[in-house]
Amino acid sequence: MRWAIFCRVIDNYGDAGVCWRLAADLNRRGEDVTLWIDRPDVLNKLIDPSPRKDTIHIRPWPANERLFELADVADVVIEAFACDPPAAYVAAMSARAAAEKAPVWINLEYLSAEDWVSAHHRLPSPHPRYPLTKHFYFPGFTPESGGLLRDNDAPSAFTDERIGQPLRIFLFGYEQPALADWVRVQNNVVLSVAPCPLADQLAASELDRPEGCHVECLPFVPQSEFDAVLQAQDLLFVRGEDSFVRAQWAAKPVFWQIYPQDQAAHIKKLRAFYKRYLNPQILSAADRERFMRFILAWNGSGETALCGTLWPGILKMMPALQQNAQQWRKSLLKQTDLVTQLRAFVADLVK
Ligand code: TRH
Repeated sequence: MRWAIFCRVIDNYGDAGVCWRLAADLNRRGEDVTLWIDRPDVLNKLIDPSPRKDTIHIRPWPANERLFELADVADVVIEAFACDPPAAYVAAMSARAAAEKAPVWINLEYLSAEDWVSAHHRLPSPHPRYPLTKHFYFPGFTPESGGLLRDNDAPSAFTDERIGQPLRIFLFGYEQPALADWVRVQNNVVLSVAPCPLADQLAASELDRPEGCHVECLPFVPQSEFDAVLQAQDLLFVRGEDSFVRAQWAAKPVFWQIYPQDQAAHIKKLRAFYKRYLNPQILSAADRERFMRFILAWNGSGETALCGTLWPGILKMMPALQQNAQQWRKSLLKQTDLVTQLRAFVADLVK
C-alpha cells in the first residue's frame, strides 16, 4: 500500500526523528512511503549522507495553493503529532472517499506512559465536514497501547563492570539549571556530550569541573549511528521522545529530561514513566525514592542542588539500575512493536 506521513517540526529533532524512524521501518517492510516534512533541513541531519538504501520519497511540505488529484492520495495517511495535513490534501482525501474508498487516516500521538493512553488508543474521530474518519494511535509501554518503534532487536552489548575504568555518561538534553551542581560531584567519569545546550554549558568557563571529570564532545551522528553511540556508554541522559526510547532499547540506566510543557504537564508524564520503569523487585523503596528525587530535580521540579547531593547515592544503586534497565528491555520485547501493530490495525480498517 501507499503510505503518506505528514510531519511538521515544532523544534529540536524529535518530530523528524520519530517520523524518519517510522518511515524507514515501514519501508524496510516493503511499504511505499512518502514523507511530507516542512523542515527537510532537520531531516537531512538525521539521514546518512552516504547513498540511501531506502526508497522513501521525501517531499517538502506542499505550498498552500498546491492542489491534489485523487491519484495523489495515499491509501494510508499518517498525521504525526496532530500536525494538520494540508487542507488541499484532506479535500482530495474526501474526494477519494466519495469516489472510491476513504484512505485510512491515523493520528500518531506523542509517546506517554500515562494510564489514560490505552483507553484512547485506536479511537475513531469522524471528520466534521468530510466522509472521513481519523483514528488516534497512541504509542506506549503496555500491550493495550500501540507499542514502541523497535527497528532492530540488536541485543544490547551489556558493558560489564569495567572496574576502575571511568564511568561513561552520555549527555543529550535541554538547558539544564542543575548541571553545575551535578558536574561538581563527578569523579572518574567521561561525560560524552552530544550537540545540545549541555555542551555549551559544559564549555562555559565559569563551570567548575573536577579533575576527574572529563568531557568528550560528540559530533551529531546520523540516526542510523545513534544506537551505537548509546551502546558505548554506561549511563544515558537523554531527552524528548526518540532518544529516550533508544536509550531503553540500549538497556542502560535512563535519565530522562522530558520536553518541558506548561502547567508542569511534563512532570506528570515523567512520573508515569518512572512508576513503570523502576522495578520494585529490583530497587528498594528507598532507592526508588532517591532516584525520583534526583530525576525530578533534573527536570526542574526540585532543588538543583539535589542533583549534586543525591548523586553519590545514585552511584551506589548503579548495579541495581543496570539490572533494572536489562529487565525493562526484556519486558518491552514481550510487546508487539509499533509498526507491526500499526500495519495490523490498518489492515483491519481497510477490510
Ligand atoms: O530533539 P528532541 O528534543 O525532540 C523533541 C521530542 O521529539 C519531543 O517529543 C517533541 O515534543 C519536541 O522535539 C518538539 O529529542 P528526541 O525526541 O530524542 O529527538 C532527537 C533525535 O535526534 C532522535 O531521533 C535521535 C536523533 N539524534 C541523532 O540522530 N544523532 C545524534 O547525534 C543525536 C544527538 C540525536
